[in-house]
Amino acid sequence: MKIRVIDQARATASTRSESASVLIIVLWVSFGLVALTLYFAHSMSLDMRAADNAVASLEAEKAIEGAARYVSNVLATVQIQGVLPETNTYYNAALPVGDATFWLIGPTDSQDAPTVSHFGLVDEASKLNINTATLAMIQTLPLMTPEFAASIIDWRDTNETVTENGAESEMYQRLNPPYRCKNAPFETIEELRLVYGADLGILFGEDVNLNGVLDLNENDGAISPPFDNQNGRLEPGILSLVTVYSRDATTISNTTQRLNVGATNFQQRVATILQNAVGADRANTVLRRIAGGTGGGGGRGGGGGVPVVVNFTSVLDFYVRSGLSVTEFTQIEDQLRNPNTNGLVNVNTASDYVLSCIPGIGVDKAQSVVASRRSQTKPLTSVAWLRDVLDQTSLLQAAPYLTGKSYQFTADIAAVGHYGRGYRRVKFIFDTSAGTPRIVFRQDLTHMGWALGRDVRLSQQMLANKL
Ligand SMILES: [Ca+2]
Ligand SMILES: [Ca+2]
Ligand SMILES: [Ca+2]
Ligand SMILES: [Ca+2]
Repeated sequence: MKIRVIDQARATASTRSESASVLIIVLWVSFGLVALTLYFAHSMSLDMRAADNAVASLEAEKAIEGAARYVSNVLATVQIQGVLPETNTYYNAALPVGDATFWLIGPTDSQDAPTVSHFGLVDEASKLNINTATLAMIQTLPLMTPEFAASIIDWRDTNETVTENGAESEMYQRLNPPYRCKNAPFETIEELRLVYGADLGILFGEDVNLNGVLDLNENDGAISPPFDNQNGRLEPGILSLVTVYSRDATTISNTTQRLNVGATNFQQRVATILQNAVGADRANTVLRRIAGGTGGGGGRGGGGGVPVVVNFTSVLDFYVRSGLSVTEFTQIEDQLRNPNTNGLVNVNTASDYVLSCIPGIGVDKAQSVVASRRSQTKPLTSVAWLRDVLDQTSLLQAAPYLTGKSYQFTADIAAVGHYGRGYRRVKFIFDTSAGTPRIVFRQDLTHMGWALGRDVRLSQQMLANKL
């Protein structure tokens, strides 16, 4: 009897413990299901966000394509050919396109604080052309080393003769992996990375995202890359100061040839241009003057009836020797051109870094040239004003390298999609020297990271928070 009671008690206890175990298992299964549900919900929300970002990137990409077409249209309809359009004549900052917004990352202005972003098109003729600049001119670029400068010359010249401090194929063959010296002109400035002696410090300077703005990481010393001197100023590398695209137009409005001041028949052809502009009498005075000193009745032929071949080393050389007034000269200036039209620097837009490289200007006069340019009131399209800034020897030395016009422009376009997401950046270079603007270069710069500065980032965040 006693045994039966004990058995019953045991059976009851065992049923209770089984129920508890089942409860625990059910609880665990429930927890598992809840965890799975949460996991899937989270991953779905991540997928949603990724899809949303992808949509924003797509919007930004489309905005950039649209912006490129817009810029092409702006350049096709400029009122004066060969001039960088004034920034107040076209949209260049925070222009909405559907849910996206675009900006044209612009040139720096050394007058402003280096942390201020500038927007607008960049003029390629404001830069030094690495295909035409001489060794001495390249050596004057900031941060340049004798090795890199000489190697740039060796890279583009067709021979295998090593310039002092330079490098030809023999040097490149020793690298791992080995390659050959190009021995032909640069096609893009990106090629500079392949040239012996190049390093990131020389190429980018402190401006690692190439936006012309001193970003936080570019002024914090060694705390975040790059290493910078923390002096509150932006020391640019040479990538922002050089080009391979600058080329003066050889025709006016794609029809009439501009007259080369170094041409052998210059005197005959300039006669017509002068007569149309200033009348026959004045034209004759000028022609006598350029043919034989100041024109003492000797006529065009000069002394003894022997024809004097008159030609000039630059448009400014003609201006100085012609005795024309500024007003007279600027009337015909567009119809004349320097003997060499490749790689001329636009004295109306170049920075003091670039003007320092020009013979006759140099480091000591570059800043005063820029200061005089700033004091001019009208939009500058002429080179005539330089005559009042430089002494005649310096002027004639500098003039063959200078122009007053620009025909190639960079549109460095950055865009974001909805809520300021999906940042994209693409650089386009347009050439207008043959009339219609043509895209000659396209490069995706998204990988360089945010380049629109702190103010735009904050304004985009504020917009996103409001929505
Ligand atoms: Ca060579
Ligand atoms: Ca920067
Ligand atoms: Ca830094
Ligand atoms: Ca600095």
